[in-house]
Amino acid sequence: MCAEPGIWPGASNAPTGGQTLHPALAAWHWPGWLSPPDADRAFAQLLAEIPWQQGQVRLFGKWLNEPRLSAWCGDAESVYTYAGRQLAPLPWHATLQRLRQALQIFLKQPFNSVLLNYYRHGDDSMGYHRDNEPELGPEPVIASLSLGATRRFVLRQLSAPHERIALPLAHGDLLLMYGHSQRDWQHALPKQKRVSAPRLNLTFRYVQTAATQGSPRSV
Ligand SMILES: O=C(O)CCC(=O)C(=O)O
Repeated sequence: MCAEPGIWPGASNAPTGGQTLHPALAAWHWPGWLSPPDADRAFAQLLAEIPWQQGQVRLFGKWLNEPRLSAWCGDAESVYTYAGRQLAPLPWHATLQRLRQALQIFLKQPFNSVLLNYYRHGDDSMGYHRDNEPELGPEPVIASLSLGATRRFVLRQLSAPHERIALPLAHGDLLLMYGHSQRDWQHALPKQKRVSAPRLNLTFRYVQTAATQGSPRSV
């Protein structure tokens, strides 16, 4: 049985091997959560087999290409509104299903969807934002798995936007954000001109639907 979606029991129940990042940030980092062979296999399969798309965002009245490729996979009902677009999920790829199951067991937390981002090189990036869409609930639990090139992930607290935490996320690393992390902090993946190798990031989420809202789910 998993905990209720959106409720992460916190430090007292965190699996071993992880580290916290900042006393005011509800997040844990497990470096090398996936073994190198498992991470290599997942990286190669997802890079080759996911139908990557270039998303677009409307900014100042113009449509601009996002500086990365992406895909949204999950259970059929996990429709997600992101950057003003409604994303219907692609079905689970077998590799994503295996990773989801491993994460659900490790974290004792259900996930019904995953946003995949493909940063082709150091010019690809993601700007500061919060994952605070209403369908993720008031305290989203987000499990972020990194594969491929190490990239710098940065966080800033809304109450102290000039202070930054920078965390290198490497091949196989797992980062968990929960509690008030999406209310109080923004995160980003800045450009890194010197990086030429690709990176994938998978953020497993639980999208609440009319059918699941408020009801605990076992996995
Ligand atoms: O690529 C990353 O590590 C960050 C991805 C991210 O911020 C997101 O999916 O919301």
